[in-house]
Amino acid sequence: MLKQVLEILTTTPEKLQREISTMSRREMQTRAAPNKWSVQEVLAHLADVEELGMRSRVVAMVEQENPTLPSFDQEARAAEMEYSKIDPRRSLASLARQRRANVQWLRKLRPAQLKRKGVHEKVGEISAEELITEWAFHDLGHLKQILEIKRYALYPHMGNMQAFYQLS
Ligand code: NI
Repeated sequence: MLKQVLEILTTTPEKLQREISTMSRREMQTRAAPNKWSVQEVLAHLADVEELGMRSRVVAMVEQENPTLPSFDQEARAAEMEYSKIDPRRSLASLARQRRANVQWLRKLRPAQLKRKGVHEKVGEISAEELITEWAFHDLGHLKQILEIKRYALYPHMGNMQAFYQLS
């Protein structure tokens, strides 16, 4: 496994904690655009997929012979689980707790276990190691999303310097 994968997985909760430490509840509930997630929704998503999208799939590959890994619609899941109503600090605490256990567990997987495979319903064959790598990739994507929300919140206060930037 790439060394940075476990390093990223280990440090994500503390990075998130640092980013939200000075944000008010209201700032965490603000969406940069109607179709984008707020910080609160991102944190609820991370806590929610930790088991459903990540650990349970690695467990299935390690314990079963070439299992099918069901996919899920993350937007439907966000509405169903009411991400927009979950206390973001509880979500982060839940993620941190699950993540500590998951990193300990991942460190114990042997090379032969990392090579085991499954078939993801949408994208086809993947190995345990590839999914674990995506787990870290997914972390950084959502960390970046939170940084983007914080960055966009500064934009209205930049006066004419806004001309240098095009918000997408
Ligand atoms: Ni995601």
